[in-house]
Amino acid sequence: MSTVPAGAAAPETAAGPEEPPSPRTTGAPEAPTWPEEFAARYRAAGHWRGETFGGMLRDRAEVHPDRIAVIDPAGGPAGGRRVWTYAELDRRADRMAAGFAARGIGRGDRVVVQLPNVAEFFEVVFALFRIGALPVFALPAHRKTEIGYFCSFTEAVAYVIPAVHEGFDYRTLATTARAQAPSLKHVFVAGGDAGYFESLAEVPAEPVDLPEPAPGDLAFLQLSGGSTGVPKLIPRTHDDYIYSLRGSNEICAVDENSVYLCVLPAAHNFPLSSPGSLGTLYAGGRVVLCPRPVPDEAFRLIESEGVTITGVVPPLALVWTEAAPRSAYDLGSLSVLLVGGAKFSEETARRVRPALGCSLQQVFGMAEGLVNYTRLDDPQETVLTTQGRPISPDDEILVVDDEDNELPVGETGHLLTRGPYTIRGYWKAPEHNARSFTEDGFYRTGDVVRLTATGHIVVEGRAKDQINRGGEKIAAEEVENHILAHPAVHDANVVAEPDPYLGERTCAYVILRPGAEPLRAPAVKKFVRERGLAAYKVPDRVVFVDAFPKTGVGKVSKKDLRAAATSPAAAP
Ligand code: AMP
Ligand code: DBH
Repeated sequence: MSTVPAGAAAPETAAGPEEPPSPRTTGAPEAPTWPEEFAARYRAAGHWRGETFGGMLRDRAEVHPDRIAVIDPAGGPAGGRRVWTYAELDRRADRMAAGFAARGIGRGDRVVVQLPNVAEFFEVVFALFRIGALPVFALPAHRKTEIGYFCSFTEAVAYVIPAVHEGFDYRTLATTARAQAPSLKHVFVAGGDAGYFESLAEVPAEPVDLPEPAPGDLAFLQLSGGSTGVPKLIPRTHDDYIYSLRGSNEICAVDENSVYLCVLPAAHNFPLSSPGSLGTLYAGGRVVLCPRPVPDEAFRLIESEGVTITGVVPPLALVWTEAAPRSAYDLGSLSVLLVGGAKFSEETARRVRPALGCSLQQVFGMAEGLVNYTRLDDPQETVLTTQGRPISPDDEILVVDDEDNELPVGETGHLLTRGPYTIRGYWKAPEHNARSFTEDGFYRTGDVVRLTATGHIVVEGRAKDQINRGGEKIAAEEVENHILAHPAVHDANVVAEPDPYLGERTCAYVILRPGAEPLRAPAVKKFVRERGLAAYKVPDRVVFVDAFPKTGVGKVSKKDLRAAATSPAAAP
């Protein structure tokens, strides 16, 4: 497959003679990308307009310098409120970019960014966008296993962390990441004592002229929830991602008067782009960072900042609808609540408007690309019972059987998709790509869906070996591998079981080695936690068995294990 042509901005101006050329323009096979005929079509349709994130911020700062871009109610020094206008964010991004460049961070370099919902997140990522370095969007919940992997696999040159957040000291993570990834030259600490590392506050320098990336270049690496032993990295370009923002803004009526409350972790694809903080900044609106997703904090900010739109996962939507009628805060400014990341029950969906007084939009998206929304003018039944339809008329949707044969509309099958903002392959994963994409470039989402006559998608289930724990995705194989590392464990299988609050939680079935010392469930959980895995991946329940149910050909039947986990006989 060919690479995405650089578009309008000529690469000669973007790379000095001594600088290595961008990997993309050399055609290095870091990831397959759109064939030229598709790229040309997406440009001709006006989807890819040759914009970059750096350019977008520059433009907004010129057009409305004094409008507020970002409000961080508590992340400033000593927990103070920070308000940055577009001019301020633009200036800060320039200064941070200059500081990064002075440290040798340049085009194509990977930088693992693990920040909570603080204003520095935007300062850092726009600085990286400007120099063409690629943020790798880690989540605050990630621990040494994930971080060590991101740093070493991407050969990251830098890692950006808070000092301490929610009682966890990220500097300890940086110490282990350093040991694991020899490429890691810099650790930047935002807020608090930098310890052995460099304070992010000391990085900014006088702005310098920096070569800007081209619109077809990679902008960042997003994370996939994954279904394999290690998470996959998702290469997104400026052009493709910005198209998804523009499309999302139109569908969710986000404009310069919108105030978006970023409740979920800022780096996650949903709050970043659906329409999220980047969509809001694209529209010239205002992003308010919510430090914690608890109703009291979110509701207080909705009232005080006049929030108009926000996005949450189903378990949070449930908590909010229960808390709102008892809350003293005035939520009158809120006009849209987006709910997605996992299937939203019709029952709770019905309660959104009565409880919160706003419109519901269901959103079914994925960091790989495709995002579906119910529309603001869809009939109520559609909003309550479907997960929406794609952003783009050029999003191609196929529902197929196990042999990739297309099914008639209304039948349930595997969702395949391809389009102007859906990747053609993961970053440096050729073997996995061969399985996750069809020969003609459709992404195998692993979701089992059906289409309604109106083209809306109903998510019916999942074929990928993943647990969706209230929107947090867990690859079964990844957790299984960690349990298998225990010396007393002979074999392990991790499956989803229903949970009234989260939708699903994880259940690990474990066979002990004959003659091994007896092991109890808490010891297995502790073992997994101590291997440095994000807490949400630690199994909720561990069940010891003598054997696993098998399929006709003798493979372990996860289907039967799931059924066993669901049966009333399955004691916690
Ligand atoms: P990821 O690949 O980690 O970005 O996660 C995307 C996956 O989350 C999708 O492929 C679905 O499995 C799941 N997902 C996202 N939104 C929804 C939704 N509204 N309903 C059901 N599943 C969803
Ligand atoms: O779950 C997701 O990954 C997700 C959900 C809603 C997403 O990436 C998105 C919207 O953009």
